[in-house]
Amino acid sequence: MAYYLGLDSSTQSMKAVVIDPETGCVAGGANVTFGTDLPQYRCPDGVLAHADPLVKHADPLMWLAALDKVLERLLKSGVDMGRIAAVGGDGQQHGSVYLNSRFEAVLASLDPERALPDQIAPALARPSSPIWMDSSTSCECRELEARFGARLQAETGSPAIERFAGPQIRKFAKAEPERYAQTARIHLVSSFLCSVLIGRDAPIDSGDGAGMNLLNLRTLAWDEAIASFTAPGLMDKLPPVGCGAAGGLHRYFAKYGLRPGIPVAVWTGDNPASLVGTGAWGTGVAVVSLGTSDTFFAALDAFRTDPAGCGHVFGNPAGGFMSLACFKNGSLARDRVRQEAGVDWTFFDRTAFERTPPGNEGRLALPWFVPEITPPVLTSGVRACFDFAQAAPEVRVRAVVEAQALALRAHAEWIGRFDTLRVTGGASRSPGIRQTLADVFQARVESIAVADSAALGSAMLAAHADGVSLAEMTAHFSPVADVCLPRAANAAVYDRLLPAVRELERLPPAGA
Ligand code: XUL
Repeated sequence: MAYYLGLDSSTQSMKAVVIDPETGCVAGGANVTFGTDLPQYRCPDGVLAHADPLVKHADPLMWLAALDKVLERLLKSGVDMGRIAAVGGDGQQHGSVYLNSRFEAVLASLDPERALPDQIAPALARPSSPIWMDSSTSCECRELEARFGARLQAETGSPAIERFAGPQIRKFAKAEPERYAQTARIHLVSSFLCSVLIGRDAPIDSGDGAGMNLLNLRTLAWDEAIASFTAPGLMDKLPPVGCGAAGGLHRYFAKYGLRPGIPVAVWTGDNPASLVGTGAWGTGVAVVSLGTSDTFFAALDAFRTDPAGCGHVFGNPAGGFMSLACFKNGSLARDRVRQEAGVDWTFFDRTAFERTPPGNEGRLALPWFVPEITPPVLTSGVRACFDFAQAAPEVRVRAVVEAQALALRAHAEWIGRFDTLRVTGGASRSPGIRQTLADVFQARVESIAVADSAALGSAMLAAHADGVSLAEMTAHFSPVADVCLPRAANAAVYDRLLPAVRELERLPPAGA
């Protein structure tokens, strides 16, 4: 029977997952890590080096090389590629790719004898792509705010945000008008890769499109006034908005054993895909995804926006909307705290919590090694209410894990109260982090037995586009593997610390 393939193009890697809905089993998978597998693109953590710490770009050709490689690895792993009946996918959100007028012709004539990067390079109007880690567009954000005020958030789901594609496009059009004029099409990472798979321009979905400050979520169409102000002629450079099947797979991919013409679902963002993969696409369960960035997201019962302006509203690929708050200093920051404290992961995940009491005697620290997104703070540096650098390793670890969990709770309040949190991402394996989340939120914390929830969600969306029910797949593929219960005795400790973390967010960096 039919298999379905999900591809996830995230910040640091490209993953592939193949599912078999009939047996409820994952039939195979493959992974390409940009830093180690594709060092020639000089993006060790998925990002090109740049003198300005606010600028974060990646090489879009690297994503194409990764697509070739991940499919080649999947084929070599022995998965029966001929059984794959549809392909879905997702990309890191907000990243934008700039193509010239040759793009469509190049796509239509892809030659299986040649690799994707060589063939598509002549169609790039801009050699690099700004990604979600970029925070260099404050000036453009202020200009958008001055022009549209509260309407921006009320209609697009977010106020003007540095990493969102709209402000990024505005900056590019202002700084490089000639290259902008040569740009015929602007894609997101998701719609760019989907276009390559179908051999023509693919639509942008409302899950990822909402991360641009350009999509009117009330009409689910590009907002003409905002687009025209963002950059001249932008409406003509945006692909259509769409969902469901984008088109049939291009024959180029037959070299990987895939059947040409099988449906390719419109790609979405990694967080909307993860909402599906974690089985949280219906209301009631919130997801905490602990990856390069930490994100908190949940399906929304109705369209509403964050009064504090930090959180976002995106389309939910299963229908309706989802909320999301993104914390940039996630796993990379935890790893740096661990390294600077000179401890291993067992210490970070367990020992530190055995040696310190819940609440850490009021010692909290936010590890903002890079500019933070939630709340938006451009000056990096650890925020601590005690001498962080001199404290014992276990105190530093608990201070960071508790402050991060409290910040999640503080910024998720507008979304609702949740009795159940579902944790995913690498750091969700940490017992210390899971118990802290359970205690801080006084919620049941469930881990699901899936490592790559975005890739899985994309595979489920591929199957859904082919008529398989999402509810049925959720029962099969997103089972709860482990539960961590809240300890009621700690509720008051964290209720007391919630105002303290809000205070901490307003402090200057330590040593400043
Ligand atoms: C969400 C965000 C990040 C990226 C990471 O708004 O910026 O979670 O999607 O891939």
